[in-house]
This record gives sequence, C-alpha cells and structure tokens, in this order.
Amino acid sequence: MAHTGLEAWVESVARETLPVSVYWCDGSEGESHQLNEGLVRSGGFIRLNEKSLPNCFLARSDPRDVARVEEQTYICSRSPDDAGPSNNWMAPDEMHGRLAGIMQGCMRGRTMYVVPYLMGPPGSPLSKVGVEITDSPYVVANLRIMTRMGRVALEALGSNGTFSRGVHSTVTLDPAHRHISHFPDENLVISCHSNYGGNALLSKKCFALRLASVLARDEGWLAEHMLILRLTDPQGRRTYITAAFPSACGKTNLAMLIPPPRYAEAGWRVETVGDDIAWLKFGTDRRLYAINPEAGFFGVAPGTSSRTNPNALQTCQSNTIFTNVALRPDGTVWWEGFGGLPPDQAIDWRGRDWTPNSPEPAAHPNSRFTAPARQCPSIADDWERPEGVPISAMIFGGRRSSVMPLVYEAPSWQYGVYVGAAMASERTAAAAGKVGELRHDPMAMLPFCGYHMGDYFQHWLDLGQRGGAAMPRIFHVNWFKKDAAGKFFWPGFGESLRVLKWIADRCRGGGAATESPIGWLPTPEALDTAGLDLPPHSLDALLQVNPEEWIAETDSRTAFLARFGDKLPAALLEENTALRSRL
Ligand code: SAT
Ligand code: MN
Repeated sequence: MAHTGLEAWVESVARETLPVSVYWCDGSEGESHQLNEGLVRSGGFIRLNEKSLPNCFLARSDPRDVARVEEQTYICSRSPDDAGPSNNWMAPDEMHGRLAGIMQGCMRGRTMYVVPYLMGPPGSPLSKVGVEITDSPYVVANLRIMTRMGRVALEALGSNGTFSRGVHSTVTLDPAHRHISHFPDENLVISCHSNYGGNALLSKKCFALRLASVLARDEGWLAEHMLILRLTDPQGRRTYITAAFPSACGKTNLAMLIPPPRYAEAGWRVETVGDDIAWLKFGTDRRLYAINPEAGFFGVAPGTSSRTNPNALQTCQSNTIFTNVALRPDGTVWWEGFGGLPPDQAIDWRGRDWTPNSPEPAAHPNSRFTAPARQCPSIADDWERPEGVPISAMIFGGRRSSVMPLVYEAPSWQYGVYVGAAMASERTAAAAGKVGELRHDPMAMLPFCGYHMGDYFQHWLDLGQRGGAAMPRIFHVNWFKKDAAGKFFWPGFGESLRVLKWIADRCRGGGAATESPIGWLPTPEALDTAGLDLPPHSLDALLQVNPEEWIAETDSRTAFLARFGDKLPAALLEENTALRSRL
C-alpha cells in the first residue's frame, strides 16, 4: 500500500540532507529494542536499574538545550497578519531559503529515520496522521512512547491520505542557529539544532497544537492545550472535564488526581484521558467530544512524588525515558521533590558528582519523564474511545499568587471565552525566560496558537454560537494563591477534588453559588472543606474578590488585549469594560 506522495517527499528530504541511510520505523517491539540498544552503545542513553526500572533509560541533553525556545519559534504563514502579534513571523520563502542553508547535508554521517505516527485512537474520525523525519534516535524513542507510531499510522494513511510533515535535524545543537519553523499553508514543520521535547518531538506542540489549531479553525473544531479527565461520583455518574493551564502548572497532576480518603471511600474517582492536549469536535448531539491525540506523557519530573502524584510515579516505573534527572549509584533516578531524604550522592543532570551540599539542583527544573499512557494506573477505560468523550466543563487556570480566587464560573460562553482570553500565569521553567514573572497566556495557548489569536478568539465565539446550550460550562481555577508569608492557601493535589465536585455539581444544575462581579463563586458551604484543616479566614481569602486588585487586573487585560488590534472580537473588549464597571 505505497503512498507515492509520502515516498517522494522522503526522497526529496534525503537528497537535501544526505544521510548515510534511510530507515522507516514500523513501531515494533524489536525495533524499539534495537534503537534503545544503539542509544546505550553510543552513550545517548544510560540503562537504568533493570530490576526496579525495567526498560527505562536516562538521557542527558546538551545543557544549552533544555526547554522550548519561543524566541526561535516561527509561524511562516503567507501573511504576517495570519501569524498575529503573539508569534514570530517570517515569509515562507525567506524561511525556506534560510533553512536550506542549514539543512543542506545536515544528516551527513547519520541515519535518517522516517517516523509515521497516528495522533488519536485508531479508527477515530478525529485522529490524524503525521510523519516526522529525524536524524535523532532519541527523538524516535520518545515518539514511540508519545504517539502510535509505525504500521498503525501507515494503515490509517492508506495510499493517498493526507498527513502533516515534520523534518527535524540535530545538526550541531548550536543555540544560535536554532529554528522551529511552522508552515501552516504546507502543513509542515522544520526544526533544527534542538533535541528538546517541545522543539523536536514535532507531533506534540508543533503538530497537535500549532498546525492543528489552523486545521481546526478551517474545519470547525478545536485543538487545545488541555488535559482531559473523567470524574465519577458515588452514584456512578460521569463528568468529563478539560482544563487548560500553561506548561508546568499541574495539568498532569490534576489529570491523575487521587481523591482524598474520605472521598475515595464514598466512591469518588478521577480517571485520566489525557494530560496535555485535547482535540475537540462536535458530535451529532451538538456537544463537544474530546480525544487525547497522544499516547504518552511528557511530564515534568521535579515535584512528582508518591505524595503529589503517585499515578505519574507508577506510570514511569517501566518503559520510560528520563531526560535530565539525577542518577543514583544504584541505577535509579532522583529529582528535587521526589519525597524522602535526598541521596547522599548522585550524578546530576549534567553528569557531574552531586551531594545535598551541592549549590545547584541535581535534576534540571524542566527535567522530564516520557512514559506510556496505558501504564497509568488511573487511565480511563474509554481513553481511546474513537468518538471521544463528551465534555461538560472546561477549566482555565494558571499560577497566580494573588487576585484570582480558588474557583469561579463564567455565566455565559462568551464571558467564558473572555476569561480564557484574559488568562495570565507566573512563568515556569518549561520555556526559556524569567521564572515567576506574570505573563498573559490566553487559553494557555499563547506559545502554541498557529494563527492570529484575535481570529482564534473569534473561532471560540463562533463555536459557541454553533453549540448553543450544549456547550460546556467554563470555569477558572487558581490553586496557587498565597498568604502574606508566601504560603499557599489551598493544599492542592488530591484536595482539589473538592473544587471538581463543585464544578460537576454546577454542570448538573446544583452547587450553590453567589453572583459576584467576576462570575459565580461557590458559597462557602457549597465547597466541602470538611477535614481540610484550613487556617481561619483561608476560605474567605480563597473566595475573595478584591475590587481594587480586580480593577488593576482589568486594566492589564485592556493593555494585553489591545495587542490583537482590529482582530480582537469586540465582544471580548465589551466583556472587559462591563466587568470593570461592575467592579
Ligand atoms: O513543550 S513541551 O512539550 O516540551 C512541554 C511543555 O512545555 O508543555
Ligand atoms: Mn504542555
């Protein structure tokens, strides 16, 4: 079942990049074994303790290549107006010219891997095929976990299916020449000089978000930076919820939440459908159905412990690639926030001896585990349902040490879109830049929207028109509000189930709420705090809306939204003005 378009493209890339050989990945066990062995021999992988971490490996990045590089990420649409102010733009011809200089002969001496992959469950009308060409076996090994790779993808593609194209080369990893270039009009990404996750696993942010968001705009669906979870109450009723938080703000933790004992005993369950990306389409009943296009988790390691996220920890006990974590003498891994005492000695993420007295952390703050989703103890039994799962609620949120209450609900879809567009969060280590600084990040998509975000907001509003009353309800949460001493008010992790419960109640027409200028807040009684041991006034602080702070917030939103110029839907500005006057 040859696909002549695919074959011709692969040949043309090989003619340009001049690899010593071309290898088509089939995704089999044997192939994976050979690749991993090869990586161990070449030093790209360190095999971890076979007893406690079977088939697990440690990889260390070039120390200059540890996060996404938004400054060097481009959307090369035909017109700069299509990329918008939140993206770097370059004319496609100019970028192709610049890349030709880099890619010419860039795979000399290396094998070129052709990696067909399927995004989404086999047989799903929401799934799509991508093909990544790469000269990095590390990238191939990660793609094998993160996607459904090889034969299954070629079968879905058939002899004339369409596919998204990605070309990736390590070249020399020189940060100065790094380019992550998207060509939405050609359904193409070219990425060079970085082997880091979001820059090099082109299935993830590049295809499933940046290019897919453009396809979604054109085809009437949504490609979002969202986890998907299934909440089951003691009566067995299921509520499917998506949540958009910026990178490294706890999407994986929320998707794998373990209910506190009191809730677990009563029969509450949270199960995982996805932890990072959701593709959402209308069903025939006009509801939005979501699939997780990925097959693995690329999770932040530091802070993952048996206390904070036992499900994630269990997921990465086998068949996992760890990148930039610390290595213990017994061949197991460690990172800051692992729980328990730090090891007396370890090898840090750069390969240097480390002790608890060392001045720097042992693991890089953005170190990661790449682990198969099917190994997750909390994976939902319908996570690969071809039709997707029907979404009742969408949550927006971020890291905000002040201003934002624990949770509130948008009274309408339009206001909810405004809430998403106005999202802001304190910076994390997932992207290069100053950690802690507040930045606006609409729908957690600022670095991932492949077109003008003004048009993107309009697309959200249009979908609301189409779905009408069947659209999910929209909420905003903030687990990160701090007191004057810098301590979090909310315990977070499993206890956040209490907030999910209120959200699910609201979706069923229950859950007491009070109206406030910013939306519906839970009444203190509606939010179950039994057994939480919150210090006095914490709940008040968590549910407080301070008009002065909020007026300043709306002013900062006015300034931010103005960046989108003419393309900003008037409705969003009106919501902002109306909110300010309510305050
Ligand atoms: O972009 S990555 O896929 O490397 C992770 C993230 O930043 O969300
Ligand atoms: Mn992400």
